[in-house]
Amino acid sequence: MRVLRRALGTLLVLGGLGAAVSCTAAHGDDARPGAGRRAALAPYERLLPAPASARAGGAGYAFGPGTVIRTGPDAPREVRQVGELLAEQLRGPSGLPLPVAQGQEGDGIRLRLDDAARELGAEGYRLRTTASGVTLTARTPAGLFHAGQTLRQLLPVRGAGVVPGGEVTDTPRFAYRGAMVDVARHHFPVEQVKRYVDQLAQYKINTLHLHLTDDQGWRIAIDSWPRLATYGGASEVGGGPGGYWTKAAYRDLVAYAAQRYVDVVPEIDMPGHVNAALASYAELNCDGRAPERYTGTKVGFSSLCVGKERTYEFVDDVLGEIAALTPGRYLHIGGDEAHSTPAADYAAFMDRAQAVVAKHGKTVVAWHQLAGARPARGAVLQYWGHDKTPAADRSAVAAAARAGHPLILSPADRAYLDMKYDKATKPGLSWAGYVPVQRSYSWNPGSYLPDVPESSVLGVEAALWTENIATRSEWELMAFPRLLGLAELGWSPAAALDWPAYRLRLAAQAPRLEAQGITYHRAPEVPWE
Ligand code: TNX
Repeated sequence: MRVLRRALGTLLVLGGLGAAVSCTAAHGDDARPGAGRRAALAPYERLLPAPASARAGGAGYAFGPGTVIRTGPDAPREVRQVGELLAEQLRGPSGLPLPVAQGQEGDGIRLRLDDAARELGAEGYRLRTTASGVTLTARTPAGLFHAGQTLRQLLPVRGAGVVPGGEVTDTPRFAYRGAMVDVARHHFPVEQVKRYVDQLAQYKINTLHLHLTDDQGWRIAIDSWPRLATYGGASEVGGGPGGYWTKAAYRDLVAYAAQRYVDVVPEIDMPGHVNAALASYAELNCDGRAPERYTGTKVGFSSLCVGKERTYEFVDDVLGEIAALTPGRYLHIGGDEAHSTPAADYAAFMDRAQAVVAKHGKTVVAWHQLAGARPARGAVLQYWGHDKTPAADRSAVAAAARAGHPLILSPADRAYLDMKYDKATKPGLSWAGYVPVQRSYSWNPGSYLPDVPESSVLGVEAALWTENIATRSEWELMAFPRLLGLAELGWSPAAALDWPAYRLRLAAQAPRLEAQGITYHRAPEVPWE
């Protein structure tokens, strides 16, 4: 029996077979240069996000040319789809045929739905490897999908090889594990977002929040207000041509994400951040005059005309069409930085906008400024404050949490992927300070906000704003590797959150990121493989 223990950041590997990965690691910083370089992590210790429990032991399975993926005799269509997608994901790097079979028992990779495995919940799974194969068990297809992503990490980066014997039993800490991307400040093609969905799903992130509209561009076609996209979409920061997604393109993205168990949360930001809409329709302006389109990076200068009834027809039409396009339960209505909307108007506007969301059968998500107005029953608040956010603002959010509003945590000085790592980072901003990889990882979402219990935290979201990010490589450089740490904060048990151990797990991901052609920041605090 080989017991792996972490104490004061030191890896102590005792001889024997099998490794129990302990989640009782001592916390603390390991400042010694090169610390941890000595011990290469075994496959079950390398998993990222760290699973709730993992144990190596027994004979392994030889994954090779004869491997079949088996979905079981009466597998529902969704399970077969999970099997097909897993086969596709494994074929690329391994070059193996990996046929997907139903029906017969046999060696290979077996996907099993087991409704009786209550302990696995809505997204959990068990993965068991023996000489005859790897069995993935879950109560839901989503759980099987996550199990498949774990299996990918147990396999060699390229080619065939042995999956070591062992077992993982894993469930997420938080139900909501999100990533936001701002496709408004710069337009990005759906293909780039799909690539991101694959990257997110691989680390068990289950929500894609799309910031679809802002001062600089309106990126989604709305049939009842067509100029929003055709005129309001034809601009972006820096004066580029911009662009927008058709409804078909958006639906295609939503379906692609759904196949990877990622829900889309669309955001229409209101009542501020609306210059693109005001520029497209003069009637939305209080004075009836449309402003110029905007290609700068200021915030807080635009507002919908709160006193005009036409504004609410607009809100109803837009949210109605977005709700109809989106199968998920949430609609995000922004509500941040409405500096040009007086407080009373803001509250009145948000009352009506929230009612429209409810009318279309969705649950409101809004930035945490809604806490200063009147969040509707069930509304979810997304916190984006930082260490210097005034205590009064935090208390308003804490009070809303106590009143029953779930919170999504995106602290700007930890979870904002557009913050530069350090002064040498070229893309991005630094208004919330530099956010190195260690800082982004080193916080506990369950105890982050004073007077907010873990039970009020729906989850964690990594946000990528794009004022200063225009290309795929800039996007990836800023997201990777911080996204992986935020994925772990959302998924792994609190006891597994440990920087000295995490930096080794992260270092071990480098060959995978490279094999996928992902641009990433080789942070100096990580002993990259
Ligand atoms: C704040 S976070 C904003 C965005 C900016 C971002 C840049 C939030 C709700 N509003 O409008 O893009 O900072 O980091």
